[in-house]
Amino acid sequence: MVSNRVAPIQEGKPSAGGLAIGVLDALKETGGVWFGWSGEIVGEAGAPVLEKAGNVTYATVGLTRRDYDQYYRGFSNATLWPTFHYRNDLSRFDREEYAGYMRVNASLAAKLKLLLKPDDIIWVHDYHMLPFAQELRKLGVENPIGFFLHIPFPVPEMMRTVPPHEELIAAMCQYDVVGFQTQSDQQSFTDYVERTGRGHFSDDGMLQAFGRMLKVGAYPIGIYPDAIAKAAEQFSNRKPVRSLRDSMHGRKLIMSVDRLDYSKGLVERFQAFERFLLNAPGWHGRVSLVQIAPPTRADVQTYQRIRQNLEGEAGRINGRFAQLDWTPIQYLNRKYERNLLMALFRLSQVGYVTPLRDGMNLVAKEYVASQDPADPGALVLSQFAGAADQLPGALVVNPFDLSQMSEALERALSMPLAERQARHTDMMAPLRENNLSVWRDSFLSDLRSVATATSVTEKTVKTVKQGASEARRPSAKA
Ligand code: ADQ
Repeated sequence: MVSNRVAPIQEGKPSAGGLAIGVLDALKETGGVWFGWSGEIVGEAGAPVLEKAGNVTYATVGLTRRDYDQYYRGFSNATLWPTFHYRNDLSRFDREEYAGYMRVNASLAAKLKLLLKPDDIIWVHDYHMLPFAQELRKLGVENPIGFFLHIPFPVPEMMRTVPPHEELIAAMCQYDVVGFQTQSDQQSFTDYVERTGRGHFSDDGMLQAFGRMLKVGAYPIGIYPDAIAKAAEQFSNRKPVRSLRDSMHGRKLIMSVDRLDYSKGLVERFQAFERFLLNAPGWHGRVSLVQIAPPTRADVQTYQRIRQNLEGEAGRINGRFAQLDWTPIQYLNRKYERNLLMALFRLSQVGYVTPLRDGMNLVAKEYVASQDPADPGALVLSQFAGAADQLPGALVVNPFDLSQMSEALERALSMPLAERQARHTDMMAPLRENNLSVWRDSFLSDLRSVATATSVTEKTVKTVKQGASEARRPSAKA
């Protein structure tokens, strides 16, 4: 496995990121190497440091300040992340940062190459690593290489706002399998490739583009719903959960958990809650919104702004509605242990998950899995989260429509038990069917089969070519 960051090596340490959680769970089952940045800034980048924990070997490298600024803070998070989340108003482009992004991909590829064995298959993750396979190929690596994009892939018009768009797409075509969260992300990618005229599908469903043949597919990431349900129940009596329950005094609880990121729609969410309080005064004093949002990428400027903005909004709304014994919004800026978070989900009556754009959104899935089937909470979910395709029992909203969100909150808070149970059952079935193992196994099985098919084709092509050149070679007799 290759990704920008590897998950914390110590078990139980909270890690507020979907990729880390999904990849670690998947890797623990099969065993393997996880290669990526250690999270440290170093004077000079050296060879990978290897550490073993169970059946996973972590191979990590440091980044220099310049690499970090250009590759991570710059092109990855100030160009690609906003554009891929349809916020090109927040995106900037700087040629030197792009050069840094390419340079770091090349140097990481060279470091991974030293660890590779001939029968390894390589699975690369996310937007930091779009050109990673291309760099490995340049070094002569022929192993199967797959890529999974955890975030949305934008429509071609949006992609074209990134100046080196064609180079990036050509680089992505160096993978054997390119996977997306949803059909519509996959469609955006193939639209781009087909529209530039650089690619077409062959009869066997493979995409031929930029001189390569690759498989493109949708592999929606999942969770382990039954393990989450168990953890949520087991942690229900832990102190922080008890304290929150006691402090609610029988009030209902709306729960939101996100990394602090502008793609998560936090400001709009607070404003829709404000509208709900305006429209439904009967709920004053009877419901609170708890928003947990630990800061991430705090040294990227747009992230500092969103934090200030959100704190301002929480203060303003609380100032407007709070009573001596009731605070409408509790806003907590920290990480929690994952199992504890699941127990908090179980305690709440409404999961309020309204990103403006999200590849999948694991929180929505975790919220559903954490519920007590006998008395489950309701889920209000953005139509722009990949998870909306897979959670048929959610109240699906447009996060730009504050009135619709406010109505959905009221509906969720008043939903009769039978309806909540029916919706919960409707959602648990697909969560079980498409769990995390299914995500991993379907991706890897496609990667293995494409790799086998390609190597057979290449061998056939070689043999045919050899045959032809032998036929052309003048015989000794002649
Ligand atoms: P993220 O943008 O990080 O992931 P998400 O899918 O919701 O978003 O995953 C967040 C994970 O971190 C969840 O498992 C959640 O429980 C955990 N988490 C969040 N806040 C936390 C906190 N305060 N304390 C502890 N844990 C916390 C990216 C993409 C998503 C995609 C995932 C996986 O942006 O669209 O679903 O990768 O592919």
